[in-house]
Amino acid sequence: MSLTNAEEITGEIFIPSARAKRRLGTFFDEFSRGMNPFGLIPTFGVADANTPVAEIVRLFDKFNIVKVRGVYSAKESAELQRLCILASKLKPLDYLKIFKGEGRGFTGGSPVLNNKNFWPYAANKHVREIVQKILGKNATEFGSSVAAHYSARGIHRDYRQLCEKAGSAYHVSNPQKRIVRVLHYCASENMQGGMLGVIPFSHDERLFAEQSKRVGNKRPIEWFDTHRDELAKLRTTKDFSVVDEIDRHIVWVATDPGDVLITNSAMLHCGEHMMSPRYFFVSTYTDVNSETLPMAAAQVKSETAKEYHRHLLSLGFGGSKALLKEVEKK
Ligand SMILES: O=C(O)CCC(=O)C(=O)O
Ligand SMILES: [Fe+2]
Repeated sequence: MSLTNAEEITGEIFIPSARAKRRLGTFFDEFSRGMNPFGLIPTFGVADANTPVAEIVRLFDKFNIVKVRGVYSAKESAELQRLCILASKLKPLDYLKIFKGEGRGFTGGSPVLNNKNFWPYAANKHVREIVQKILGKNATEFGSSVAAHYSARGIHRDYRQLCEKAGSAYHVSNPQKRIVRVLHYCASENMQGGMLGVIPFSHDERLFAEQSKRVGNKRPIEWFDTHRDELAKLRTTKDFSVVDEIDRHIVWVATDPGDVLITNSAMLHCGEHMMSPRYFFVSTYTDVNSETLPMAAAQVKSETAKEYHRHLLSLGFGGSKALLKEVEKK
């Protein structure tokens, strides 16, 4: 059976959730939250660290999100978690305090610019081979962050100043360029890694329209971008029907410790509900051009930051050359 029009096959599939006030197809809310039309088709790539780079890049070109399994050993993932604990000053069980409202989760920093221990993760052999093949010779890493007991729960894009800027080569209406975000969810052995939620194909409006037609989604791309505002309203309205409607379209990509997600910053995405200890490191890659050079150069101030870019350059990130030259000019 070809999935050219899921609506024709499944009949009335868009029944909004109103938390058990009505049936959602066969089920009430106790067993369902409605149907995810994007669950009817492949929406993300899955590969192993030893999958040929060309194949991983083919998957990335197709979906703009690929899970690469086993990039690190479980031990190396635990070590990355330890670095995130040090950077955030939040231990796993500090989650309990945060849950009770006695503290806050952490997100931020530019860990690679002040701590060399993060370099083997941002410039991991598999990661750099994949990223350099996606972005070309003039790529570099230009934005890293650590998160602890934090989740970017509302659906959003990253680097909106590029992918939502009219006239930019990164604009979602007709993207010519991409910013690659690598998510390194980390944990100790035999613990869950982390999940990223995505609205598939939303990095490119034309592709989104095409794939939406295929699965019978009639919601426009802008509607998914209202998730953050709708979440903010819940506290007073206590009416989950709109949020549930958006949530049911999210595709969840789960990782084990040692897996990484290669993603496109322009794709609408979100984190899980904050329900247990959670750590990740994220590194961001672009090709260095007139749009990205000023953004990247502004961050390179310290000697460690310059050393980082000399290190990246030695590993084939050619974009660090123009970046270092720009920084020297100042
Ligand atoms: O909380 C999450 O897992 C999502 C992270 C995210 O949005 C990001 O790092 O860009
Ligand atoms: Fe994000």
